[in-house]
Amino acid sequence: MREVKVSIKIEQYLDERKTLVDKALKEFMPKPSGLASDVIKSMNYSVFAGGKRIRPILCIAGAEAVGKSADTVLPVACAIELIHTYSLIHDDLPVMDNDDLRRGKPTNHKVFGEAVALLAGDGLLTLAFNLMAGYSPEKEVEKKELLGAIDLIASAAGYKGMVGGQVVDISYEGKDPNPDVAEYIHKHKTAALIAASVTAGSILAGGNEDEKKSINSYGQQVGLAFQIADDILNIEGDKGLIGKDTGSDRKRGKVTYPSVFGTAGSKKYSKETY
Ligand code: GRG
Repeated sequence: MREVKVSIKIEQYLDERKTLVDKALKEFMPKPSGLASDVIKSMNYSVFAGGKRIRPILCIAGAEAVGKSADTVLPVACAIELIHTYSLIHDDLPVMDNDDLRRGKPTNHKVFGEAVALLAGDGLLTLAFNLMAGYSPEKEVEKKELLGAIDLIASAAGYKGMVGGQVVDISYEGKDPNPDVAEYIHKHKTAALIAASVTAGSILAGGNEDEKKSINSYGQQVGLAFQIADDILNIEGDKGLIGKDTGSDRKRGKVTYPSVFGTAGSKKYSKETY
């Protein structure tokens, strides 16, 4: 790995990169108009409902770690946020987790109805690929790198990643908690897109093989720890602070790290993973 010296407080880093992402998303998102304006409103509602922008920030961090700036990856970073937002809209639907609250606000289907929410998710997922394919890298990013990043993100979002994790999450509801299944769900449902975010940043920035490998391994670990923390918050979190209902995993009999290793064991595991 080449040495990149950064001396910046993490809160400041997250805040500054989030501002860049929010500004770019405002530019990239379509404005409601025409006969399909309801779905565009619904897409905008969830994109601007207060997400932390962790995945796009990680994509930027992946580029910065190998010496390029945020500008190099902003369209792809924003596309990843659109994919993440689609997954949350669909995850909240009655046919999935049936949640009423997300980021402290009514979930998309509570405001726009199930059919429009479903279509808003589809609209965001497909818009993400428009955004990535329409990105003219010119000199900054080679076409080969761009295609490699798109391929990685598509795999991480699809049946080999997030969609695969979600289907196992649902099909194991109410079944005996099992460490292999818990690991499968977390690695696929959550860690895959997080790892792809930071790795895509390093690919677009022209990182070498060693750099991309180390960055991907970092992303996998952070992604796993992130989902374990989410599981713990589902038990111990303050609804006012986390902006969604707690206790839902236990009610639905979800296979989570706390259901397999207990809350204390999960806290220890997530610390080790970070
Ligand atoms: C294909 C019908 C269909 C649905 C797919 C794949 C999927 C739905 C859902 C899985 C995605 C999911 C809900 C993963 C959980 C990961 C998680 C902890 C999400 C919360 O991420 P944050 O904290 O969210 O980054 P913010 O609100 O900050 O954006």
